[in-house]
Amino acid sequence: MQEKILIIGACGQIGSELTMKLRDKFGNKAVIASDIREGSTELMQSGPFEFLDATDKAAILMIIHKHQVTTVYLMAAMLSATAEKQPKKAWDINMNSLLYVLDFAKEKLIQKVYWPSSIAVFGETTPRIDTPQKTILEPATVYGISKLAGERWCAYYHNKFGVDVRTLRYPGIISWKTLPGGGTTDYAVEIFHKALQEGSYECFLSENTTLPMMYMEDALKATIDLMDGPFFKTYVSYNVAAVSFNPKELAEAIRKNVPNFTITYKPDFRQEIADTWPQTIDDSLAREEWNWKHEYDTNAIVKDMLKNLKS
Ligand code: AKB
Repeated sequence: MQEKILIIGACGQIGSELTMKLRDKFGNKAVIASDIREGSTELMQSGPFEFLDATDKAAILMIIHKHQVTTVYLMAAMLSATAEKQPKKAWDINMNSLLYVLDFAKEKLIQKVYWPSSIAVFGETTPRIDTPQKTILEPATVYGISKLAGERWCAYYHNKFGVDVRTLRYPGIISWKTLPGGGTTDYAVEIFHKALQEGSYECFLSENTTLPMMYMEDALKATIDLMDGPFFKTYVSYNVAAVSFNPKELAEAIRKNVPNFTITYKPDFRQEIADTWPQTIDDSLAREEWNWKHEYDTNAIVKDMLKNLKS
């Protein structure tokens, strides 16, 4: 059967670039983008698009039938900072949509599911340096709780019903095409826009807040490699890592390219969230099992971000 992919949340930061990558790989018609809002002209014009609320089970099912969908990438989510402001709504969006899609896979209406987890599954009792794959998971945020519960639901559907669902624990994702929204790691994208527009940035995290980050190209590669690979017998949501830096180090790397750039710090409620997350991640399992390898280090990320945002 020909693979037909539905991306739910296709106009978000990762969804928008994932859609275009998958359209390049499988052909424009094989990748149906869907979201509650419109995306870029490129996304809207290059292939099929459906308006879809990820919490509307009947609407998801209708689109699956209409396009004979085989694989769903469920990218719609409320991120860590916004979720703290609307906990119940975040739980609804992040959990219900996942359970609907897992049920469709259980009923064999679709064959394969991708669902993103996050470093937010870790909490302040987790070792923060080289955070292992298997460790204490006591998230302090609503977003983290939903990601941890989601991981366990995925494992349950996989173990009990043989559902092919794959997931990665993304770190903060840095990209230039679409802005992230509502995350704690968003500073690492905003800073580039402000550096070029205003030459200065007021950071909402303190200068020494080290967090794991990854460039979009690497995140897309990890996602597609995981989905292309075999269906692993032991179910895990894989740790994946690339670089780690704090706002001060990122500002210094930017300053090498934008010499007059200045940064000030005004930590807000997001500091508390960041303080519960790891600084560096041990992703050796992903590296061993499916040859995960990142390409972009901090300097390469900074150069590519600035080059693309300038043009
Ligand atoms: C966030 O900051 O909420 C996200 C994440 C790390 O999952 N970018």
